[in-house]
Amino acid sequence: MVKWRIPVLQGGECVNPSVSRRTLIQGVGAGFAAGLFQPAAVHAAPAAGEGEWSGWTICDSCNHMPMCGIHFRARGNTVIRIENWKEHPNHFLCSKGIATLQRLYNPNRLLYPLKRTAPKEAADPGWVRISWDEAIKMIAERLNAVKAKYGADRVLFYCGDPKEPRPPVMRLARYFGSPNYCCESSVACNLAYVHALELSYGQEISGGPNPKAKCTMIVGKNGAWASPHGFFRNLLAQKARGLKLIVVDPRRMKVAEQADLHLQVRPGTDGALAWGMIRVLVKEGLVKRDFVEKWCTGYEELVKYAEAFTPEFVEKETGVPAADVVEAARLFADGPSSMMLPGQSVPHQGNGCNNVRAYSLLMALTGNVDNKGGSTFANWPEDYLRWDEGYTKSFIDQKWFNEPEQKTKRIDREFAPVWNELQVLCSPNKLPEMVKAGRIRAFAGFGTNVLIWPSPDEYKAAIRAMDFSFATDYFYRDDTHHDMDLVLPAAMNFERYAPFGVHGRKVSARKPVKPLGEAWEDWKIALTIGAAATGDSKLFFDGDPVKACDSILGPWGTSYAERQAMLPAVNVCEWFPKPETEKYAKGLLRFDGKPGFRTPSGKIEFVSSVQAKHGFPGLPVYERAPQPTKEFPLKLINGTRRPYITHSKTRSDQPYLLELEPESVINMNPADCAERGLKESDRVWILSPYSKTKVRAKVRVTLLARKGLVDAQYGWRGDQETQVLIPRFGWDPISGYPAATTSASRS
Ligand SMILES: Nc1nc2c(c(=O)[nH]1)N[C@H]1C(S)=C(S)[C@@H](COP(=O)(O)OP(=O)(O)OC[C@H]3O[C@@H](n4cnc5c(=O)[nH]c(N)nc54)[C@H](O)[C@@H]3O)O[C@H]1N2
Ligand SMILES: Nc1nc2c(c(=O)[nH]1)N[C@H]1C(S)=C(S)[C@@H](COP(=O)(O)OP(=O)(O)OC[C@H]3O[C@@H](n4cnc5c(=O)[nH]c(N)nc54)[C@H](O)[C@@H]3O)O[C@H]1N2
Ligand code: SF4
Ligand SMILES: [Mo]
Repeated sequence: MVKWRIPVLQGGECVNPSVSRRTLIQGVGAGFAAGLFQPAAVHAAPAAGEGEWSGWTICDSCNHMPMCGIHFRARGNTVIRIENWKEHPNHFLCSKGIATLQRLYNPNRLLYPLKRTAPKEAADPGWVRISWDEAIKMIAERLNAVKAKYGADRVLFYCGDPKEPRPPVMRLARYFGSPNYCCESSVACNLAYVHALELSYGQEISGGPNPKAKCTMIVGKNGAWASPHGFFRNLLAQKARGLKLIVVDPRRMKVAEQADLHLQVRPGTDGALAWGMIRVLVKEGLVKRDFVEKWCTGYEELVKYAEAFTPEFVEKETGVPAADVVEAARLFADGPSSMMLPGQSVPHQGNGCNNVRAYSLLMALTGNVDNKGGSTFANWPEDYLRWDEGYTKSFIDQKWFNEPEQKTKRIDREFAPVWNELQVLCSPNKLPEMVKAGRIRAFAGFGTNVLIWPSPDEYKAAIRAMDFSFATDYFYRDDTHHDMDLVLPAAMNFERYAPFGVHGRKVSARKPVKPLGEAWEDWKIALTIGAAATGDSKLFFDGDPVKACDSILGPWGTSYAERQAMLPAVNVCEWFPKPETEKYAKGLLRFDGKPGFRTPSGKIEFVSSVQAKHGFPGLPVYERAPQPTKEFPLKLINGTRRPYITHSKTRSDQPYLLELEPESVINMNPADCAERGLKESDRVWILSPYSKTKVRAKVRVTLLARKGLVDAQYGWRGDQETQVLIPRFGWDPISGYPAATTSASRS
């Protein structure tokens, strides 16, 4: 057996364990065949030695959805060049997408299954290389032992931000028998804003750049950096034809620079602004009363509650001038208007869901719902789910997750009851408490990162305390993997078949290279574990990702091989109906075919019946987020996106990107810097009232940040890691999300 060198933390960067010389020599030729996977009937990479050829895949570097297409050229099994996939709907690669080639051939990649040999907490886990057979056997035995002794629900299945592994992992959880399936979107991402919309509208409603819209309001979403494919180009094109743009964001970011009206709201006070706009609509007779009477509930309560939000009160609360509040409401009412609601910032606040809901009611009040120029509902087929939630309800057996028996076994039942009722993805945010209570005893992680949570040390301790844990990843991450039992190498996007891509109505397959070393694609890992743990290989497609994809694509009237034969074209799949407007009036939204919406009442609920049922106010009432104090006079936004960084990943994986910003940089307003005598590039410590730990950063003096803000990046490691500054209380009770983006600080 060969020892792996101990990973170390250096200067805030995680250094992956590098294989020793001896391992390297043994690695070549030994056990290689076990990692190869050749699905039948689809094109695989030509063998090494053959000429240059074209392959196609999907970029997974930032995990926004839908993702961008990559066309690559390969020689033998080596990718030698990547370029835009011209025929793909998202075909402009950003810096992070281009740098995925460097990630693919990063010498620190995890290429073999590793097993610990030292006790947990030992400085050196004593990682040794093992075979896939041994790894799968051990996982099946250990998970089944927990199931036999305590019950299947004691195993937590978890996917981090990587969205592509999710469908088979959820299927694995289902047939293993655990409703405790979670992912990054149930920890903290944008699913809480979808949740908020579901509470009012019964489903997500979205206002992308809409050619018929006269006005668009973008709240807390910097799409120019966070989803650059087409977003900004589209926005500029709409602006050129006369679109009026309202942007609500404390920062003067790239999108705000295009705004006709930039409402530079104080972080965490959005609810007050939204209610202020609602009040203007009511007072000025701008509400579409016929629409509201026919399709909405709770209007009287809403009018009464809005009364307190005078423009003057809103100015005091939010920092937005009273006249701008009035102008924004008038501009929006003079529609047709669409609305783009927040990606991740507003939902990551103690009152996040209600704040999103309050904004969302502006659409219903002005009748800008599913109309030309307004925000629209997708009319996906009944069985369809976004691919990060399983592709189809049948693939993951969603019905089972929704049974009351499963809901009561979930670990979010007590602390996030509204989420528990509405969502099939469980919230794992109280994991430390649940492990202490014995309600979780084993952990099956795919792309797990403990830095996703506030106070990551508590989650590390929870993983350490479990009977058994493993994770799959591209790299060994010491902060997450140190106390796990096994760490398994995942094949990268260039090396995998699954999942196929869905882009609107278009469906794409891939043509990959073979994985390096013994990396397996996540779908193969999850399906193989499923077959071993349940003893039912058929249920898990004999471990074959392409067969699993075909089980989904078959009912759609297509197949993986058919989509692959179309390459480089990405064609419409006719299973998806054409877009249509006013579907609520035509009985096209509800699954029972009746007119109306998918809420319990069938109407747009200003007063949410689900919130009320669980003892919360039904209206999206406003609660002020913690504000700066004398001792901590600055507000911390912990986690805005940078164009060349993704979460905790890109820094060590794609060194080209690290060169662009090699340390944690915070944006601060010139006035705040002058008050503190800070200059460009000065090093500071960030302090928070919630933590004894201080966090290192470099200052950028910039108008991007509103006065009173510290605009920080999360995901750095060591003493630059900001998650220690956020409390494990004051979370949003409607979603269970931590208040990650706004807390007080001092620097
Ligand atoms: N304070 C604060 N906290 C936040 C946020 C914030 O803005 N501020 N944002 C929240 C949001 S929106 C998100 S999405 C999360 C980020 O979610 P995280 O899950 O924390 O995301 P990453 O840091 O990208 O870590 C993902 C891990 O998966 C590995 N990985 C990447 N791709 C794959 C793959 O395909 N397969 C496998 N097996 N592994 C893979 C990576 O190497 C990495 O170790 O953080 C949340 N937490
Ligand atoms: N480059 C890059 N792209 C990414 C990612 C990445 O890590 N890097 N991550 C992907 C993921 S997982 C996600 S979830 C998305 C996130 O996509 P976005 O949500 O668009 O990303 P952010 O940069 O956090 O933008 C949030 C905006 O909200 C503002 N904001 C902060 N607090 C408040 C507030 O209280 N009120 C209002 N109104 N605005 C506020 C911030 O100033 C910021 O401009 O990005 C995806 N794309
Ligand atoms: S925006 Fe960039 S990182 Fe994100 S999917 Fe597209 S190319 Fe990849
Ligand atoms: Mo996210």
